[in-house]
Order: sequence, then structure tokens, then C-alpha cells
Amino acid sequence: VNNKHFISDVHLSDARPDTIALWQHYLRTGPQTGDQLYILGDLFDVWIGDDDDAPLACQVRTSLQQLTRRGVALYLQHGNRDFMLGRRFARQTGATLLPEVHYLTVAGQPTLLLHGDQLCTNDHHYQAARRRLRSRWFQCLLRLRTLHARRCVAANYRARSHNSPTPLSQMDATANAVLEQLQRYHANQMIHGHTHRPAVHQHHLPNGQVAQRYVLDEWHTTHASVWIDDGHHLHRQIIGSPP
Ligand SMILES: [Mn+2]
Repeated sequence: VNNKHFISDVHLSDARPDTIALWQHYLRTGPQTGDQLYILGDLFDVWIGDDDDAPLACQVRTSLQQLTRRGVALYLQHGNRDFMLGRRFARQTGATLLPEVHYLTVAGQPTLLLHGDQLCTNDHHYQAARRRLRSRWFQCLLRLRTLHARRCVAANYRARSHNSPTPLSQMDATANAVLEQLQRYHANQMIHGHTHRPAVHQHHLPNGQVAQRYVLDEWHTTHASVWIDDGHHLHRQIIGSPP
């Protein structure tokens, strides 16, 4: 039986060596040949471009290459931290880049995969910034800058987002945005990350159906969780650091 594995928000960064170790351990021991691994955004705490030659970027490229070469299908979605992941990275690692909302059958149910930041519609400030950052012209301008300049931009952006004035209550997914997406795609299940508030929510659709929304957790230094579809059910698995 081939399983589908869903994770998000690994936030790989030199500042979190334990999470990097946990991640490398997971890639070697988690998904098996024939399985599919879906990373629903923010694999990296920041991605400045596919030409990044920093040790972490190279290490992750190599480990993902090894994963796909042993027959694990790898699918990547952009998060708000790594929206610059591009076709070159996908080619080098054997990954497939997914659109920002991806429709897929999971555990027999019509399901949407997404990072989840687009659901936080009460945060108007963020949504405006998102439109700017995701625009083609902005990304072209950014790519024209040197790696060093982009590293500075990223550090700056990160410092500012850590001091965000937006209240926490505005940074969660809104029920309206969830229902809108589900109805647009005729789906009754959704998997996303981003909010770092792991949960399973129920939403009542206008047609009387009850939809399930699985919110993935961020990766921690000693543990992380993966949701796995074995073809019939979605279940949560906790993975820990190597002994
Ligand atoms: Mn995110």
C-alpha cells in the first residue's frame, strides 16, 4: 500500500540545527518507496532563490534528491517564507511544484491542499503584502539582485514580521475563507498549515455536508507530526529525534 504523507512548516534554518537533524532523520525513515510526500509550504524559514549556494540549501537539495531517487514522489507548495522556490529547485530535486490550491483525493474524499496563509483574510495588512510579494514584477526585481542583497532583504523582512503589530486573533483562518475554497472546488476536506495551530475542525457546508479541516503543526526541535493517508483514513503520526 502506498501512503500519502502531509507535512508543512518545517521552517528549516541554520538557527535550528535540531530541526534540521530531525528533518534529515525523517527523510531517511519516514516515506517509503512508492509513497508520496506533500510539503504544504514553509519548508524553509526563508528561501532567497534557487541560486542559493549556502550549506543548508545544498544539504536540503541533496537529501531531497536522494528521496526522489529511491522512488518517493515529492510535491511542494509555496509558503509565505519560501514563495521564491522555483522550477530550478524542482528540477534539481525531482519535486513537482503544486499550485497554491491543489485538489486531490485523500482517504477517498475530495480534498484541497494549501499552505493556509490565503485563509487568514482578517489580516488585511498581510494580504496586501502577500499580493505584492507574490506578484511577478516583484519576484523579477528580487531575482535581479545579488544573493548577498537578497539575504539582507530576507533578514530585514524576518525581523519586521517577528514584531508584527497584528493581533493573534486576526492571524487565524476564517470560516468564510475556508467555506469559499471548499465550495469553489466542491471539496469536503482540507489540509493546510501556516497557523501553527494543529487541530481538526468541522465546517458545515450549505449542502448539509460536514467538511473536515486538518491543520498541520509546525516542526519542533525534538518532534513533529505527519498526517498519513493509507488509502482509507487520515491518521496522525508523531515522529521524534534520532536516538
Ligand atoms: Mn506560513
